[in-house]
Amino acid sequence: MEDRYAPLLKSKLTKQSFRNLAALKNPKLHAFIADSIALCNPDSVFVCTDSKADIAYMRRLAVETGAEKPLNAPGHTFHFDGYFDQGRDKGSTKYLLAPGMHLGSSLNSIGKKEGLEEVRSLLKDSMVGRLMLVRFSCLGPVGSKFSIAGVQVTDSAYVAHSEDLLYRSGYQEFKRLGGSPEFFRVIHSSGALKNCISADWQKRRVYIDLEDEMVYVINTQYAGNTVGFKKLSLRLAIRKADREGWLAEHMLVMGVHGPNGRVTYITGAFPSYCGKTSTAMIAGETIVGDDLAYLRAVAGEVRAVNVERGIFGIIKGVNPKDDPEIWRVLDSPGEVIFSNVLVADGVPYWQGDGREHPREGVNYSGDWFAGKIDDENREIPCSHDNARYTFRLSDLGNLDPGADDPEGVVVGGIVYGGRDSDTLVPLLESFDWQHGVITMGASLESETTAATIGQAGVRTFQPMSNLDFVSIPLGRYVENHLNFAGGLKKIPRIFAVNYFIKGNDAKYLTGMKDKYVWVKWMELRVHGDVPAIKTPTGLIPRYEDLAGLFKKVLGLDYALEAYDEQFKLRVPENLSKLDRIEHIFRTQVTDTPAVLFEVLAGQRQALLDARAKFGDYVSVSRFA
Ligand code: SPV
Ligand code: MN
Repeated sequence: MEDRYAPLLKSKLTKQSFRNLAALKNPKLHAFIADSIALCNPDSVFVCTDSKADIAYMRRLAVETGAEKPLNAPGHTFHFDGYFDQGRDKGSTKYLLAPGMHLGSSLNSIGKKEGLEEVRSLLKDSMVGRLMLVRFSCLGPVGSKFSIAGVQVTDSAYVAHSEDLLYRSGYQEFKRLGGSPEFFRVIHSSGALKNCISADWQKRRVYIDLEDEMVYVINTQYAGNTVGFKKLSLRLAIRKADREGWLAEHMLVMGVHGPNGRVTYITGAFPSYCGKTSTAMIAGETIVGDDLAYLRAVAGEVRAVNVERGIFGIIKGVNPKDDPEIWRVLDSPGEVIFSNVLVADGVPYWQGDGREHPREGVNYSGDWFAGKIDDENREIPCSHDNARYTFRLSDLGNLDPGADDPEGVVVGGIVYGGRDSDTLVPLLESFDWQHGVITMGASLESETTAATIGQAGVRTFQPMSNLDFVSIPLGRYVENHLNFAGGLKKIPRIFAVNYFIKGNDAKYLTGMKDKYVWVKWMELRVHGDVPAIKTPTGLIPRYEDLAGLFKKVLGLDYALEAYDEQFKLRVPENLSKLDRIEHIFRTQVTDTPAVLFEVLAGQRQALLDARAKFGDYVSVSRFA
């Protein structure tokens, strides 16, 4: 260890922690820890290795410090975030813009010097009287060329514990790194606390230094803002991927089980709260990951790994009928953190759990009773819409055997899905890679949800479900996707799904489990096993193929009228969508690749031709 860091580190670290840190012969790491200590001024510092004892200590500490409280079931705990700290705060999340750095106008940013001064002054002395925890994680499988090492310092044992559930341990990974500077750094302080909750949420800051691959977070506890390896590192990874020629995506990865034991992997990009976890958890299929994937072209194929090893999932609506496997984990002894649920007599409850609820208990609003209202006269539900559970994927019975494969799994298909009540059919395949990237990925729209702070139900532009996290100019990001297929021998098929299409009566047109069928159809298409019908916006399934799958997979009769209504082409809505998307790419994105406009123009012409021939709303039978 360098002389200039040793005295400070020795004065704050226990002997064992000092030895553990010194064993990682990495000057950049030592400098980071020393700087974090000098800035936040904790009383002491604990360095967590991959050892069982260290990890168990983090878990105990979460309860001892009050960041989590035990529930009746062994191993279960709950955590509350502040009333105004219940989602990712897009407004306070900013990129630090170094001189000469161009991100495009759509990204929230602040000058690096000004931003650093601000966030560092908020972090100054923020850990006085506290223990600083140092945790190492590996983003991706250990020992894999896909993976990235990360280190986080935090004063929240809830954050440190969550990281253990969500990421593979990374201390050994740092040993392997030696002196390499290639790792992500995150510094987080909960800030001033009142009843274990960040009190100064109005001074919440999440600042991302792309140049130095470092994240600064203060005055928040919600895991989406504080667990640095989730969406904050995704932003760093997108930039790294751009430099190195791979893709970092907001995607699930799953194995779909086809005929004769065939397993076909698909990845799926859905904005938060639009069915990503429930797709990854479809019964009968196997899960690799539910939120973040790194994709690389290897020997002519696309391969993907799950960045994580756990789920931080939305708990609203999880019940034994719809989510039997998640329910089983939540209902069995084991290591689970429940956040922002209702707790009464040591039992957690949440909206849509299918149980009778107590009339009172505690939740993220404090003491809660049925009918409690907030300052704006709105009823406070028993659990927040964005309340979540955190556990390891290995607790599930449906974990795919390839989940930890350092080589990743071979990707046969890529799915884009959004919350769209009036435009897109439930299931669509693109004509080719370029058409899929442009009309399905880059043109994705979705209505806002409770996963971010702000109004829900507003239609927004969500390219690749990744807009919140794109850290390079958007046109370039789209272009990287277009180029990714160059040189591939096996190009994944691209699909779009929409679980939220509604009829004229404003009721959903598809059932909760119809996705079980959609994935099977995609699996067959990847292998060319069934034909499809060409329409102006893409290829759609034939009725008879879906009807057969409905029978086989769900034991249901699929009515022709249901198919006709679901797959009817809605020309006016599709044209309006094209108008919106084109307008955004023309006016807000300065580096849109020209081919995007060509492909959208082709789609527009096909829609206009269909309208001239068949009218505004076109039955599938016209195309069959
Ligand atoms: C999401 O909102 O997409 C999540 C949870 O997966 S968060 O960590 O908040 O990003
Ligand atoms: Mn997500």
